[in-house]
Order: sequence, then structure tokens, then C-alpha cells
Amino acid sequence: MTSQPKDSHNKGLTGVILAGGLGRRMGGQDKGLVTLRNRPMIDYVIAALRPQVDELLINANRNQDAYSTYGCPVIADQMPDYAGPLSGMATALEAMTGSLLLTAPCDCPFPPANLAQRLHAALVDHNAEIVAAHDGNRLQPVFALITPSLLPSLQSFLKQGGRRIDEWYAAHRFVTADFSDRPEAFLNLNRLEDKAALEATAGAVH
Ligand SMILES: Nc1nc2c(ncn2[C@@H]2O[C@H](COP(=O)(O)OP(=O)(O)O)[C@@H](O)[C@H]2O)c(=O)[nH]1
Ligand SMILES: [Mg+2]
Repeated sequence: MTSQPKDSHNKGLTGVILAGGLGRRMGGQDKGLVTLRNRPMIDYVIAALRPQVDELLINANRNQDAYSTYGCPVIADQMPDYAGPLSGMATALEAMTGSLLLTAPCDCPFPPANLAQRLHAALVDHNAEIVAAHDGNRLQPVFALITPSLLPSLQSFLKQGGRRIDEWYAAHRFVTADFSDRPEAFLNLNRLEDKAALEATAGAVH
């Protein structure tokens, strides 16, 4: 892989917001459209990611009309049956026009403003193919930067029934980027009871 200058993190970067889940732990709600202080979650994520990328895609399998009001292409998983985030990533790798794919979930309203920059620095420093954020306590695998040439590998992994992100990452040159100074930036909405903490953060930030 040819290395790129470190300041090229926002040149030719495609971002995808993964909003394709079933929201099982949220009673089936479409998490990107759940409101936080009267604004849908996806609003927050778009605001945080748009300045970091050149092209922004939304990956959603339901409520495409609502998502399409944001002016970003809305792409649905090509695999049926909600096969998980890797399926959304594969769909974005096919649709993207940029030279690297930044992924982030729809249920995390305050991702770091330097997410793309730090992921990219780690990718270049380690000559990696995939980099994902680590918050100091755990890997945050859906906050990632992925090299598009890995699409055939991901497609065959999925075709063979692979579903686990960490398993697919481990098959490639994979490194993590340290965000242990910002663990709160990865707070995300998985259960109804997570909403109070996010509402409080939204109140403090805005
Ligand atoms: N495209 C797509 N995205 C999914 C699917 N399942 C989950 N996701 C997305 O993956 C992200 C992480 O899912 P989540 O259940 O919140 O995982 P957790 O926070 O790590 O427990 C969310 O943005 C979901 O919308 C799926 O079947 N297809
Ligand atoms: Mg989540």
C-alpha cells in the first residue's frame, strides 16, 4: 500500500452512517430516528461527520424516505435479513466513490470531531488496511476506516456466513487508534435506559 501524507485524511474520504439495524434492544425502534432533545439521532451524527468527509452515505433498511430528507444517498443492505453491521459496510464499500471508507453508527450522537484524522494517522503509521477506535476500555469496531480493496474479502466472508466484525478485521492488517482520552464520545443508545445519559450530554454540549 502506498502511504499518503498525514494531512490527506479528508481527501477522498467517504463516510457511512450505519443505521441499518433492527433496534432489537430498543423494542424495534429505528435508532437513527429516535429523538434526543427533539432532534433525531441521525441529525447529530451527520453534523459531526459531514465536516470530516467528502461524501456521506446513510445505510438504512427501513424508513428510507425519512433518511433521504438529509440530502445524502440512502443505501440499503444488499444482503437480506439484517445480517449485521458488516453487511452495511459491504454495501457502502460498493457504493462509495472515495478512496477510504469511514464508518460510524447512527446511535452515537457525539463522535469525536477528530475521528477521521486519528483513524487515518493510525492507518498510515502502521501501514494497516483497517483501523478501528479503542476507547481505553473496549474496541469500538463500528468506528472504523476501511480500505476499499477489501470488498471482495468481505463479500466472501459474509457469503460463507461470517458475521462477526472482529473476526473479519483480524484476517487483515488491522490496528486500533487510541481514543482513551475521549471514552464518553462513544456513548451510544442501545437500550431505552441509555437515553437519560445521552440527553444529559446533549444538554451539556448544546
Ligand atoms: N446495515 C446494517 N447495520 C446494522 C445491522 N445491525 C446493526 N447495524 C448497525 O450497527 C451499529 C451497531 O449496532 P449496535 O446494535 O448498536 O451494536 P453495539 O452498540 O456494539 O451493541 C448500529 O449503527 C446499527 O444500526 C444490520 O443488519 N445491517
Ligand atoms: Mg450501539
